[in-house]
Amino acid sequence: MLRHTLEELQVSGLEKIQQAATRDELERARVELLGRKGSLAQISKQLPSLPPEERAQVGYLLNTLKETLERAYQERKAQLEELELRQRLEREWVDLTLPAAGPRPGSLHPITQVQQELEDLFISMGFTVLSGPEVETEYNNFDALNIPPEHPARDMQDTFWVEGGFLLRTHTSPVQIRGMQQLGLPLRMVAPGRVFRNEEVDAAHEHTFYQLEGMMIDRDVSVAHLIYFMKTMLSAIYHQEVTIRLRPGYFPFVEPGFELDVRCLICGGRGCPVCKYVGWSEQLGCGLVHPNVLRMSGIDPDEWNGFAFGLGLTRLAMMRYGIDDIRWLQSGDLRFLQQF
Ligand code: FA5
Repeated sequence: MLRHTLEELQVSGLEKIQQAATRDELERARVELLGRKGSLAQISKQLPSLPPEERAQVGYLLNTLKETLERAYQERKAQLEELELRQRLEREWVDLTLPAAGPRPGSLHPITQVQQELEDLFISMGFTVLSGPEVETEYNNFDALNIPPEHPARDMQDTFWVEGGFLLRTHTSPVQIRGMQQLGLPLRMVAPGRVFRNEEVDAAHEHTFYQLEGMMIDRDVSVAHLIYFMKTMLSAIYHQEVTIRLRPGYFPFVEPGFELDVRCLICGGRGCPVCKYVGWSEQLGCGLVHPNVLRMSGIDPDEWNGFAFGLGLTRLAMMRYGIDDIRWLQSGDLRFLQQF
């Protein structure tokens, strides 16, 4: 009777072990068959109650079966381990010869692109590129530009003051003063950079924006020279012949002073949201350098004169790329930046 049970157990046990598909399944089969409370253990508990000669026989069969099942268990275990290893290698396979993904290439900010193009253009026309500090002296930002304390023109640029006679420069014009001190005469210079004003921020105004200052001092410089350089500059940057107009504009450091507009490139002058339906877009302030400014920097206005201009680089980039809200430019939003 027990012999019969053992034979059946051999068939079903081997099947269970050999068909175990995972190590967990195999472990369950091992516990079920060979464990302390497993089928074999149950049977060996019955041995003492058997007559002695049958006990020896069944004991022998039981041992043989145990060895058979253990061997089958070890074999299946090795098979499953190898299978698992192969599956893992398949999963974790890495082609070391593939080229690395590498860093994602960035691109220059649209303002930087416009700035660099303008620098190259002016260098090609004999201008020197200068930079000045963002924290300036009150003297360079205002006084030396013919804007003494109490002058109402100081109110045109709401200023961030720093202690000790310093301020965050409100325009790049103080670099004119530094240029006259550094370069000698005749001079041609441009100075791009960041400027700051306590502005109410909206689609067209930032508190932090970029300008490009320009100055040329020589003998017999006229408004005609100014117009020539402005037209050359704007046509180059917009990659097309532009139409400009000068309107009287007041800046204490130039006389005469102008606001220079370009016919709107978006609508061709018919009127659109970008030009606020006037057909023209203001680009820069400019004029002939005021004799007081020359005098304050030790230059004789009877011998020398010149022109100066201050271009809104931020607005220029907006017009060139058709950006309708200035706040995009300093948003740091990659969806915006990746377009350039
Ligand atoms: C000036 O800053 C003068 N220094 C320009 C100048 C230089 C005149 C040399 C004469 C000779 P204005 O404040 O208008 O001028 O600013 C010049 C340009 O900066 C503007 O035409 C505009 O394009 C840009 N701009 C002014 N305020 C802002 C602002 N809040 N946000 C963005 N761009 C601005």
